[in-house]
Amino acid sequence: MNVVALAGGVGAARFLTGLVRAVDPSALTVIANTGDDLRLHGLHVSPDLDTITYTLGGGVHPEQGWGRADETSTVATELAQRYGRPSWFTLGDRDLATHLVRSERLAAGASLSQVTAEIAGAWGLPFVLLPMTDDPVETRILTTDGRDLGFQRWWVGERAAPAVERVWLAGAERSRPAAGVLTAIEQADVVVLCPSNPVVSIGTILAVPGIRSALLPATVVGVSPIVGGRVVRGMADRLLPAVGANVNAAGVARLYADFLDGWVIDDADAALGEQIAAQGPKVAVTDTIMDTVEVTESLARTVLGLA
Ligand code: FO1
Repeated sequence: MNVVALAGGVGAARFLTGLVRAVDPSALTVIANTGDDLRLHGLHVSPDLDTITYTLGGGVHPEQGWGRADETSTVATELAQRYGRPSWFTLGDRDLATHLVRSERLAAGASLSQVTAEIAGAWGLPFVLLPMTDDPVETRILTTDGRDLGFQRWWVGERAAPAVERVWLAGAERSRPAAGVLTAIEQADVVVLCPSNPVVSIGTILAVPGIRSALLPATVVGVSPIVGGRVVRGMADRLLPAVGANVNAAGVARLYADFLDGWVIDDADAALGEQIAAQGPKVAVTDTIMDTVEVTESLARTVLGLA
């Protein structure tokens, strides 16, 4: 069974640890958000690609869910203390190796999808990992105090403190799906929306021209990232109002209404099931809190079962 997964960062990576146990990973293609990418110290950093790679490759920092396990910050400290370089976003020593390889290959003319395949290969990922696009797309936050911040600058640099006026995606309208993205979706028996941020992760992938329309004829099943009206992690609760969506499992399903065929919600949201089903998608209610790999695998099987 050919499976495609649309993925953001930490929540998606955790879900994928269950999905790869429920499907043949050699028939799985993961399409990841690159709107969070940023340039720092002259390096191209792709947080969501790296979060997925490190998690499924067995090298992620276990508590953080991003960055490397057994990490040190000798270089970051030297950059800040000796050279007065910005330190609002910490690149650990092991993590830097990934950014050095990616930046060197991009400078040599490789595409982001080519270098992503090389890095995924170095980590022995059993599935295909594709960036949503090889073109520059930058998620930016317009704050109510009139600033236009890059996503990481807002989320990490300012601890998501400034109120959000609007989210916009610089370069999205000119971007093209990376090689293999549309083919994978067309050949998919099921497309899975990981429990990622509907605005700045799944939403960003959908904003690459051609991707959303490719989903219309596909069988698409997702997992609500909002449980009991609250985020499980991240800041989707801060961004959903900015796109006019309610902060609950029904509000997120509505954002995907034109293509969504199935929606998995948590036991805590069982009461929303009828309202969501009335919007169109089949609904499954289960435990969606991925605190063990067994629960996560079971969740993945529930998603596939809806398809
Ligand atoms: N999150 C932080 O809160 N502080 C950081 O210094 C930080 C550094 C960092 C470096 C590489 C990377 O891949 C992710 C990093 N993150 C950091 C996490 C990141 O902001 C998001 O959580 C990712 O976008 C995952 O969705």
